[in-house]
Amino acid sequence: MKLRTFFLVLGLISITMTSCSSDDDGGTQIELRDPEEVSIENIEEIEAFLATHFYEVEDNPTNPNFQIFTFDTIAGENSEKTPIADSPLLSDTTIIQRNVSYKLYYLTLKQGNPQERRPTFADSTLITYQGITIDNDLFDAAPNPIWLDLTQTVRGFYELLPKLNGSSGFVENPDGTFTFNDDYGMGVVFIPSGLGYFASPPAGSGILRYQPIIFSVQLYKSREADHDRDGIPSYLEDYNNNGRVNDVADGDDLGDDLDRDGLPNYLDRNDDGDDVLTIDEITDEDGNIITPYPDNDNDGIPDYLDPDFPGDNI
Ligand SMILES: [Ca+2]
Ligand SMILES: [Ca+2]
Ligand SMILES: [Ca+2]
Ligand SMILES: [Ca+2]
Repeated sequence: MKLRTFFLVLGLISITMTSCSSDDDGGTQIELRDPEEVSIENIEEIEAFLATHFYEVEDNPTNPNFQIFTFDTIAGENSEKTPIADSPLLSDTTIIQRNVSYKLYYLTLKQGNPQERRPTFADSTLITYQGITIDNDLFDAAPNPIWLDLTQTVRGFYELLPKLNGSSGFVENPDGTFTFNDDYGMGVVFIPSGLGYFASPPAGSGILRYQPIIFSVQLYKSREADHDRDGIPSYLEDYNNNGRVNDVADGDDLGDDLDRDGLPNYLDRNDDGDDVLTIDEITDEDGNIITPYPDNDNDGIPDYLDPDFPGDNI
């Protein structure tokens, strides 16, 4: 299997807010389909898949960190199998994105160790995964554990990970490789294209425009991320509180970029654009972070998000 993790990275930019998008060879405008209409269509496709398919998980003797996960149709010799739709491990959640409602189905195959932390949607995670289209074509896989920054993944992917816990540890094998304890978290998520690549699947992936995709993931560890090292964890830098940290300012809407300098807060070391860095607006003289974050002028806005404090800013 080929490692092609960059697909996830590219997925970040898959949805545009405009009604047209340029194709790869320069300038030709294509009409984008209505996200709401596509969402409804995709949910129908996903629900049909869940009703007509079963899954199997097999141990992988050559790579215990990457279990063999397969789907197949309920037919012929498999006609007695239980459809995914009837699995007690299936759940769903609703995600509202740009006024469109998306139903996101996921399987919690293994919760993980409850003593281990659950990642937030903006953390780094140590995982293995595979991605297939709803037509069961493999397009991406990471069979060996890799650290993946969830802010660089498509939304349907990063919505799954906070539902799982990591594993309690690993053993080092005589050949120098590591095998994680089998109390890791394992889940599968069925992603409508609006929370995936929508009209812009990664070139060469084989994913069709507007096609739902499915990721299976094993979670081993996670780390709280602070991308700009300003002392505020990235998940708390979702300024407009919509479950994404990457929203750019657009018209009257600040998105996640309070000072409109083009850097969303989670990448901005001076979030409010005043004369004082964020880290210096949340620490005491010994450099210790003060919580709750200080609000010295008592206007309900913490200093690091308050361009009026301190000083002479307009
Ligand atoms: Ca946001
Ligand atoms: Ca900014
Ligand atoms: Ca920041
Ligand atoms: Ca300030």
